[in-house]
Amino acid sequence: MILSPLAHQNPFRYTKIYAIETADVKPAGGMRLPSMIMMRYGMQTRYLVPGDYMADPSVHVFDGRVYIYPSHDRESGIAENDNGDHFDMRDYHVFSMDDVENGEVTDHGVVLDIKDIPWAGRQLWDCDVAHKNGRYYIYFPLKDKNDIFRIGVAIAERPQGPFIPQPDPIRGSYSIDPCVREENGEYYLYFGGLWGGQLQRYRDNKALESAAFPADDEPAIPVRVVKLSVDMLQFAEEPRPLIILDENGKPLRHGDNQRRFFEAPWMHTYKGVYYFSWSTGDTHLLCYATGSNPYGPFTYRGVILTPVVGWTTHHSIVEFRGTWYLFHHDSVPSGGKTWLRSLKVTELNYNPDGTIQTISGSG
Ligand code: FUB
Repeated sequence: MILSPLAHQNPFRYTKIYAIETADVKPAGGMRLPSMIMMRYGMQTRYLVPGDYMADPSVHVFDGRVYIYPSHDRESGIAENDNGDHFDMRDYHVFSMDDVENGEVTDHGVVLDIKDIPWAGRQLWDCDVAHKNGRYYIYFPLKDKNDIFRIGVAIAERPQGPFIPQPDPIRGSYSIDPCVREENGEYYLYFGGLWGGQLQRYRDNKALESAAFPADDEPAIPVRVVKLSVDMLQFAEEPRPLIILDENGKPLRHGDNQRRFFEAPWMHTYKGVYYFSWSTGDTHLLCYATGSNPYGPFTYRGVILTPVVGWTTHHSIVEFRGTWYLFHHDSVPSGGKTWLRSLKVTELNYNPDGTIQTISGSG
């Protein structure tokens, strides 16, 4: 079967006309018969919540509906610094929709508030949600009363919340940006973030006396992966490093800041392959690596998204009704204020060899 795009687009916004030649419809002794089919054409990038500032979208499909779990940015007046103090968020909303490209986005309101979390200090950053046995678990990073990031859990009976927090953070948890992935009934939590995310303060899951970065030619600080307990409320094991290799099979080096992990882990699968993606932080790229199991190792493959307006870049990748989407954020609507970010979605496409087509952050 040969698909060849014709030189024109039809008047319908999201479709492109292709001619299709099929050997199997070739009449005896005659020419191949081109027949016309309509195929999707790339969607236009869409801001999802124009009336508020939301960032770090974690997106899942539950019961055939798309649910978005973002951070809720706000103007706190705190000056911008490398510690991320200006990201001073205090609650989470949930959003949902049944049509990513044109559908109405429902705001389910505040589903978890910092004032209801007993161990809270400050800063509710990027969260994620998992579904198990009819319950929904939100995993969220939050500084405790000693200004140390821990990961907490809150539970809901419905994907749109409200979520009731556990009295304490997960034992042995640290750093930021939890992302949960279910595989064959097991749930894996990926987490970590440098600089303000405090990952450089830990080695072998123990807190260091003070933060320590490797030399530029040493292996980069790895993101962590850990299996969750059956009740979803604790770690079932010690967190493990998730290693990302370069094209020569060597771990990415700390000085390779165009590629090494910084924050914003996300995991998805495509055609049986695991795709781990992340932000490079100070070089503002979303990158990905592929592997064959949830613990890795992974091999670096390329850039998903070039830099957006704003310092941070953060995403999730989800399939809905046969189309793949990149949900992410930028600071265009706030005029470049990096702590006031806006949710976006655009289509994500794969090449035939499974590599992801790079998307422009300025689109
Ligand atoms: O939203 C606060 C932090 O900014 C997130 O946890 C990071 O991933 C970055 O997007």
